[in-house]
Amino acid sequence: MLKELDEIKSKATNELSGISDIKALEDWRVRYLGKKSALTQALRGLAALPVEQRKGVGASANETRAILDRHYREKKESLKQKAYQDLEGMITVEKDVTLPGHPIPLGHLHPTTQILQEICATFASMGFQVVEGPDVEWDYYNFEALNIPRDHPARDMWSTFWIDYQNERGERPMLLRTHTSPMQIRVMEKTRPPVRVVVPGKCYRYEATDATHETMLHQVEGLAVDENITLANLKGTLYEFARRLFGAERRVRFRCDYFPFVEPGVEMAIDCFACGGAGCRLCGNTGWIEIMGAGMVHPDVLRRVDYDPDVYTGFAFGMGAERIAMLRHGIEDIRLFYSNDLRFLRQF
Ligand code: FA5
Repeated sequence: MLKELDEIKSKATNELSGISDIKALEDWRVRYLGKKSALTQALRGLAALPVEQRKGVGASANETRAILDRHYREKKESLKQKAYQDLEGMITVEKDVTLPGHPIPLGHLHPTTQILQEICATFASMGFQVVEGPDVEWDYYNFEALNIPRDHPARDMWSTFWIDYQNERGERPMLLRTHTSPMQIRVMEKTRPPVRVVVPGKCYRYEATDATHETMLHQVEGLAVDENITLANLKGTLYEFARRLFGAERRVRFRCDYFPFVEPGVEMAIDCFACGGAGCRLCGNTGWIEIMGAGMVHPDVLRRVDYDPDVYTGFAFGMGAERIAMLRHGIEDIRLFYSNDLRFLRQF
């Protein structure tokens, strides 16, 4: 049996070297590797052999099969290459170097990036610096230093993703920041007044998504601290921002709101640019569209970073970037921003 296998191998190899076209190669494959080939029959007949021969013959048959199979694949590849070369030799292509090239599709900035840049540029032109901070924050910066102590009900305003890490006291002090406000503390810890910064960045909230809520969103925080800063400066700055972004004829409205780290706290709205204040679907028939939270920096926050609240005062604000872009472009569902649909993205 072993002798027969040897013979099959050398006969097959000899024949293969004389083959020069794909059709002949295919016939060869059927003859030596196909279902009815002597080799396949030998493998099938293994069970009938006496046990002492089975192992040796089996190994040799498998080896022969592997070798022939490899030779077959190599030959096939070389015949293919040769066929391509022959074809190339037959075709003479007239090259016209003046033909226009294929257009290369160009990408562009994502609508969120565009609006972030626009918001930051508006504040930069008013003297604000742009700074960025970490997405993964400590509880201290996201909450505690902003007057939101552990177990305080105000934490419920920000549904939080906690990082699965415990310190030696069994606490989980790390989280995905729920807003950009922790950067107020980080900036003030590092610098002395006057401070004027805007902070664009990602925030994360553990909440159900709908047309106006995402679990990942972008905010732009603003902070100005100096001597003699008043609520009038806050109103003037944000009014100017609204006019530049939404049109010179915009009116703004400030109403009381609650954020633990500002006092007083306000919510800012602009008159609806779709209906001019008469009331429509976009503004929920109120004539006004809320665009951000703001307020005067709380004296306890200033004390925590060693700023004397009797000398320095400041204002802070925070807005959702996607919501601003939605107003700007009339986008009705925030989920479109991150669904990777080019039909949506190409419009901006
Ligand atoms: C805050 O996050 C405060 N840090 C803002 C602030 C800063 C107040 C400084 C005072 C001083 P609020 O949770 O309301 O506030 O979020 C601010 C804005 O983020 C909202 O007006 C909204 O535009 C946007 N926003 C909030 N949650 C979501 C969400 N799930 N999806 C999309 N945008 C959101």
